[in-house]
Amino acid sequence: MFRLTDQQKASYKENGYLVGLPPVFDSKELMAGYELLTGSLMEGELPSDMINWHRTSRWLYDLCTHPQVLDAVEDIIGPDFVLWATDFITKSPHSEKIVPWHQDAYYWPLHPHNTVTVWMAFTDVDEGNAAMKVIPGTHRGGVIKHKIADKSSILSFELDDGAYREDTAVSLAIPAGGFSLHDDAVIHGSPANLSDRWRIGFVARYSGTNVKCDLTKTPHYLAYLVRGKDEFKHNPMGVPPAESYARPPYHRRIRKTEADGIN
Ligand SMILES: O=C(O)CCC(=O)C(=O)O
Repeated sequence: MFRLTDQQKASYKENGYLVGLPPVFDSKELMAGYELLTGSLMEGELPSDMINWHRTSRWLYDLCTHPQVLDAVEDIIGPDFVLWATDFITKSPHSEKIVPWHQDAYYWPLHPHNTVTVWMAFTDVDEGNAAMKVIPGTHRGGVIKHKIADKSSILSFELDDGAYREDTAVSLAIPAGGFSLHDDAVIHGSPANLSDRWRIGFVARYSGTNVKCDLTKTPHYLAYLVRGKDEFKHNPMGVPPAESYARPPYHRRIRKTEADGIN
């Protein structure tokens, strides 16, 4: 059983993120699985369109439910929690796409805020190839109003300049096969990838079973109980997939709402 130390837990509470955890996956196996999944992309879809494929791919679902990952999540949000979203955040060499400064909780109709994101590195990521940056401690200031994001951005909302102090940002370097954790209210983002290297991240989102999704806003939300028990029964529950590398049946660009589940 893997456990975060008291110091790691205190650091997460103080800063809203945690890096430096022992790598858990074999990087060659990660990339082999990634190639198989991207091999089933439909014409016009990109790797970043592989949203919520944990619903159909057992291989991805098993990455998200690796005991070491779940142990780390449990030490942050408690013993009873669900997995409800996954996403590949990829940047090809010399990609100009940026992830603007934002807080995840602004996007999600989830209450109360009790969500942690696991950011898994499929490739080595560091400052040179656009590792994610966080502004430590900003989760303690609550969720701030966002504005519509610039066109070069991967996201639809971003924070106003002035809502944060970029000079205190920290770049989260993670070796391939490793992962970091971040709070749903910590301010984070990532720059363009100016390097010759791919930057492939896979994020998985976990919430305590006490968290309720507003289904009027996101009718396709589905939660998977991955640890403990669900005494609240707030949300629709999914059944873990059987096939290793199956993909959703719809083209994500055409049926975005079903594909994303939450947006
Ligand atoms: O990978 C990135 O650059 C950003 C990830 C992110 O915004 C998230 O996980 O919420």
